[in-house]
Amino acid sequence: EGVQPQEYTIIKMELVSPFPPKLGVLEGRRVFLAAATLRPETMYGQTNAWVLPDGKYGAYEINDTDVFILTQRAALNLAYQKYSRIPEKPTCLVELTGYDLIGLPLRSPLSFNEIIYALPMLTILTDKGTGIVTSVPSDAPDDYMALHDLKSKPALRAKYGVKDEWVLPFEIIPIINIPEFGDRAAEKVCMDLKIKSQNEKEKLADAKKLTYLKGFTEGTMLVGEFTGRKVQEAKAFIRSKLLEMGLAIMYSE
Ligand code: A2H
Repeated sequence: EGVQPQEYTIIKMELVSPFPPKLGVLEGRRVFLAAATLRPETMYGQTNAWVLPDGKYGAYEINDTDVFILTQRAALNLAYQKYSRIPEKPTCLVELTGYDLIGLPLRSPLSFNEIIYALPMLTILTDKGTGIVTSVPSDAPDDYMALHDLKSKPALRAKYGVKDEWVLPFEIIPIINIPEFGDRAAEKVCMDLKIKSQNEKEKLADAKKLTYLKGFTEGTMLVGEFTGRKVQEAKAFIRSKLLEMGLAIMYSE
């Protein structure tokens, strides 16, 4: 993209076994959806993962025990970065599409929901990050609208084979207060801008700008170890902690 590299945190969202037949060869290994985020301090509020149904993904061998599911492009980028004990040409163990991932149960770091599911999002870009996104509908307008779409449209769930129980029980979790926007900033801003669906890209870009900037500069943590502290301070601490504990890795592009 721009001249400056984007510094992501890859959150390791672990697949809960038993794996479906397509992923059967991975049984016995630790398999993760590798979600790229700029907001590691929001991981308490995860409700699901997002995948692009028609997107191409692969399960790549990262080291002796770990397998990451992500785009080939991201697997290659990662292979040249510091973390990698990946050989220079990462081995793809299974080729996958987003359809293969929808409905997979996951355990994700810091999440208050113990088990969350992979769900379809139609606006994911495969040339950014890993092509996998973790969903925090309290603070990310894209996530809020995509979850809202799935919750309010049974036909959309049916189209992608999404079961009610992967979506309907998951409520927005307040994790950050922004003075102007309250405890569910993404919902408030999407309502203020009268955004109707995840496809209203221009309005969503405005919503993102509003919440992203204010969230970072004026947000206060409502949960976790850094409750009461500014997002600005908490972010780096939470990121380092996730990295140290082996629950996340750095990724830049
Ligand atoms: B963020 P930037 Cl709480 N396609 O994470 C579409 N979106 C993607 C993506 C892809 N391939 N890869 C990452 N993203 C999302 C959390 C979050 C994010 C919050 C609030 C705002 C926010 C939870 N989702 O991003 O274009 C990821 O969502 C607003 C910008 O590289 C990632 O961070 O700047 C962010 O977009 C990266 O966007």
